[in-house]
Amino acid sequence: MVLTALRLITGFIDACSVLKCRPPNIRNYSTSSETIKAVSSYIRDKCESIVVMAGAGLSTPSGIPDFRSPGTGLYHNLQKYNLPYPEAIFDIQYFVNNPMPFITLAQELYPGQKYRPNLAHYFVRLLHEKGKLLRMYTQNIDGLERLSGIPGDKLIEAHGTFHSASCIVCGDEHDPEIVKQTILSGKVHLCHCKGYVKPDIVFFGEQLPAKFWLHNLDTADTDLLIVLGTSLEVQPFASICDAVPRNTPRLLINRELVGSFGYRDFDNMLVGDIIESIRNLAKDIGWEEELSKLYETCEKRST
Ligand code: CNA
Repeated sequence: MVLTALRLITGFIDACSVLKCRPPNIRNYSTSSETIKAVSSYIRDKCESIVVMAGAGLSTPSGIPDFRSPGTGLYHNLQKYNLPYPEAIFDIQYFVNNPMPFITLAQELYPGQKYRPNLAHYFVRLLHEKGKLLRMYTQNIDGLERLSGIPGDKLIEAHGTFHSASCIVCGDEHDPEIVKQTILSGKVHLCHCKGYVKPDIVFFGEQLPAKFWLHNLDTADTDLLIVLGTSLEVQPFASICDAVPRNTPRLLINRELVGSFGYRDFDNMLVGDIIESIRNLAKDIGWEEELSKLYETCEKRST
């Protein structure tokens, strides 16, 4: 009891000293050319181990709605599934009783069907090709990072993937291609134990893949954190952002300010549309032509 009280008091004192330490221009962000120039020369000349965090905003330019944007967000458009509440579509208890809403959504989202990676995905691939990408952590389940050619060992799909599939009862792995064909034909794949098989998308009530915890090592080793298109509202994913040491620069590329961005001395923000920001950044780094070429070559080949 005494120990708990002491912990509460010291926690409160810590929080106060952090607040006092904040620079007066807290939450200062800009799209100024100085910001882009400073970050771009750092990326070009110094960075060797960049960690990228991504969310639904990375894929909206590919045509996949995010969850929360009013009017266009996925949660706003789920009425057709007759769900008791929007998050039920990713709720494992709900899935056991009624798998069809997820099956219908999965038909839409299955990688390689309808949606293609955009310029921002190829920017991350370029970071990899330049030997500067330590790891990409994504919340997205659309598989567009893989489709853009970011290799599996550089990629942590923290909220799961359509790339593998398993039984929700016995855990047995199933051939993802067969599961895909069953789902595309509008059915649920059944395991030999009679349990439902689903792609390894992480539902509410399920564990994140063990690889996610690699971020404890990666955040200590990184020289720059780039955050792309996320509200940083979903935990534990969002915590990666704060696990990076305070003297490691962080760059947010998003429509609005999110998470703890703006509270650190080495925070940078490019506020606005992700594609426009990436284009400007690539231009200042001197990679504009190379990025366009990579994007055009890969997308022409695969369309
Ligand atoms: P979110 O909470 O919907 O936030 C998205 C963020 O991106 C918001 O801050 C938007 O303002 C911003 N944004 C959207 N479009 C753009 C753009 N064009 N340029 C710049 N910024 C933009 O989504 P999060 O990823 O933060 O939330 C995590 C959820 C969403 C995870 O569980 C995901 O699995 C889930 N999700 C994934 C997908 C996908 O796989 N593509 C789609 C929808 C939701």
